[in-house]
Formats: sequence, structure tokens, C-alpha cells
Amino acid sequence: MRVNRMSRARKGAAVGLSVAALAAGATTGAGPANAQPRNAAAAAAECSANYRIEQKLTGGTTWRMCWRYDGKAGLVLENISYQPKGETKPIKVLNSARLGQIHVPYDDGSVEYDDLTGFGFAQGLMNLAPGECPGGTIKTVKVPEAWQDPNVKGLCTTTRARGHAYRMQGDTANKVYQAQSKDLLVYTVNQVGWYEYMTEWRFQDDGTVTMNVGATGSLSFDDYDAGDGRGWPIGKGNAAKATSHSHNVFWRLDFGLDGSSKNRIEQYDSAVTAPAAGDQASKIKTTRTKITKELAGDAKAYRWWRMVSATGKNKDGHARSYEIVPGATTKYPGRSFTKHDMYFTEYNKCEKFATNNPGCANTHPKNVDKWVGGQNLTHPIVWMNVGFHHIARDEDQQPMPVHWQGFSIVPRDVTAMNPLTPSELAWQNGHWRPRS
Ligand SMILES: [Cu+2]
Repeated sequence: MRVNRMSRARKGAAVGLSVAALAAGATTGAGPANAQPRNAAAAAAECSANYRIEQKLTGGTTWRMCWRYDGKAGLVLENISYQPKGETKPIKVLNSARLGQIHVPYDDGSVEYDDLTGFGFAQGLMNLAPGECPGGTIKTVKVPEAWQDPNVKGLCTTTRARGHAYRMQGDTANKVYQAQSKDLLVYTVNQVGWYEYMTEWRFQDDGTVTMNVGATGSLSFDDYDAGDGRGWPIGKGNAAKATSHSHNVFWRLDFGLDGSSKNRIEQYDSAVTAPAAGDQASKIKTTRTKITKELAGDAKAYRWWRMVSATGKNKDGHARSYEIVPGATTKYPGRSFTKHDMYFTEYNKCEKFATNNPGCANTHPKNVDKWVGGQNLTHPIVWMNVGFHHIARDEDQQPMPVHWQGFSIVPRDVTAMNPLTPSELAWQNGHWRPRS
């Protein structure tokens, strides 16, 4: 058995649930986390100053959102909007964005963790030293069902240099158009057993949002020697092999493009044919498939998806959308709920966690794959599954370097041009001709 820090913390989580339940019963208004805005309509309401994040970035873009802290999901961002320069009002992007699960099965089959719903991810929120949030602000988070002091200096909001946003040699002599951008970063660190997870949300001035989970801390101290092919020797010689395992991270995104939840999903696939006689290159034909019913989706080359606004158009008359850009993943085939890269499900307010979902009626399936049941999508929810198969290496000690996994959503036709276009180039939209 695992008699280490992981065991203690993870056991603590299970025990902590009943303690928390007692505490909840004993304290007036003890469900404050649950009393925070939960649905899209409520989230659209103003949040108080302490729960507001607003950042104007170098390129003139402002991101706005509300945050709250859930007793299982940890950080939840709500009512997220994007306002590039030249837009008179914020463009809503998401009703809600949050983690949906971190599923950690070990390769020897001995154990499998659901860190969010079963092992106290949210309760493991860590205090951040000022130096861990360079140039930013650390907010105090009140942790629901806390095991210790519920007030944790645990939420960092800051900006970080990204480098070039663009570069272009102008057509007049010696004119280089270039911009150095900064991103808004919002992050927490949550300890689960031996691991510390960094949950990072990155908002760029060009409208891109990237969500990443980084795993650091330590390798699980007692998960060793699972047998040949299930671990990697760590330390001198071949005496001890750290057991390999997976980190399958789910995110849950509830889009609210232009303030409406009635977004439409489109899938695009491109077919490539060999070069025909007389052609210099292959022909590629791209086709659109409207995803009108719930879907378990799989990423592959020449395939992508976008979430299309029900109402909004940019100044060129094109429907606003956000493209879903998967990150590198090792899809874990060991469970039905990790067999697909993403799930599009119809909104159901009790469906909050991709696995072992605790909030629905007992008769309701517990896992996201079972929620794909043929319903029409009128308010689609996106569940992204990004897997990382962790075969340890000597360099993983000590502490373990952060290994990241995640994905992005990227604006497609939200604005008529690059939102960072310098004013001198603003006329160069579409099939323009050089001015002489
Ligand atoms: Cu790992």
C-alpha cells in the first residue's frame, strides 16, 4: 500500500468529505461556494470587485472576467469577454471555463485517481509567495470545505511577455511593423499528494486563449517497481523503477459568443488527392460538417472544429467564431471516457465533471462519454481531454520540472482584421492592391 504523502493527502481527501459535510451543516450559510453564480444567466451578472479580473494589454486589448473557487473544480472563470481596440464594447467569449477532471491511472493497474472529484484537488490550493506572481497580484481565495485555513493567497493574475505578436517589412523604405505583446495570465497551484498542479489560463491581446495544466512537485515516492515495461529506473543502477502513469486532464468550456449560448459547432475536414497530370501540387478540398447533435470527437490531421456565434458578425459580415486547437496528447484507451479527444454535449446544469460526476441524480450516468446521447445541440458544452503518459526520467527529481499539457481556442473572424493592426495598415483588408 502507498504509505506516503500521496496516500495521506489522498486519503485525507476522502475523509475530508465527511468532515466538510459536518462543517457545512454546522455553519450558517456554509455553502457559499455553491451560492456563487452557477449558470450562465447568473454569471452574466456583475461580480464584486474582489472577484473581477480586468486587464488592458499592450496592444490595446482588454480582457474581463469574473472568478470564483469551486470546492471540487478549483478555479472557475466566468463571463469572459474580449475587447480589442476598435471594438466599442466587450465581445463575450465564454460563460464559464474550468477544469473538468484530472484522471491519473497507473500503468500497473494498481490504482486510478480522480483528483478533482475524489482527492481534494481544490482543497490543496497552495499559498503563493510574492515572487511566484512576478509583476502581478495575488488574491486571497476562500477554499470551500477547507481542511486547514480556508483563506489561501492562491490566485495570481499577472502579465507575461510573449515576444513578437507580428512582424512585417513595410513597403516603404526602412519601415518595420512589429509589436511585442504581453499576455494576461491567471493561475493557481493545487497540491494533490506528491504532485503540484499549476492551472494556467493565458489570454492574449490577439484574442487567443490557452489553457494549460502543468505537473510538478515530486514523483510519487512509493510508486516503484511495478514490473518490466511499467516503469523507468530512477536513481543508481536498476534498483528502483518509478511506475509509469497517465495524467488525463479534462477542461469544460461553456461558450457564450456575443452573449448567446446558442452556439453552433462546425467540423472541417480536408481531403488530399495526389497531384493530377499537369498539376504542380496535390489538390486539397475542405468540407464543412455541421455538428447538430452531441458528438464524441477525435482529432486528426486536416480536421478542426469551430464554435460559431449565433448572432455576432464581424465588420466584414462574417460570422464570429472560435476555433478549437488541440494540443499534443496521448489519448488513453484504458477507459471509455478517455477514448475521445473531445465531447460536445448539450448543456445540463448537473454535468460538471467528466468522470465520477457527483452532481446529478443517481440514475444519471457518471461519465462524459455517456452524456453523448443524440440530443440536439442548442447550448453545446465542450469537454477537452488531453492526455500525457508520464514515463519518469532521472531529471524528474527533484523537484520535478513542470510538464505541460493543454490546448487553445483561437478567434476566427471575430474581428475583420488582426485586432493589433497598426492604423497605417488598416486599409489593407481583403484582396487589396498596393497603393502607388
Ligand atoms: Cu506524472
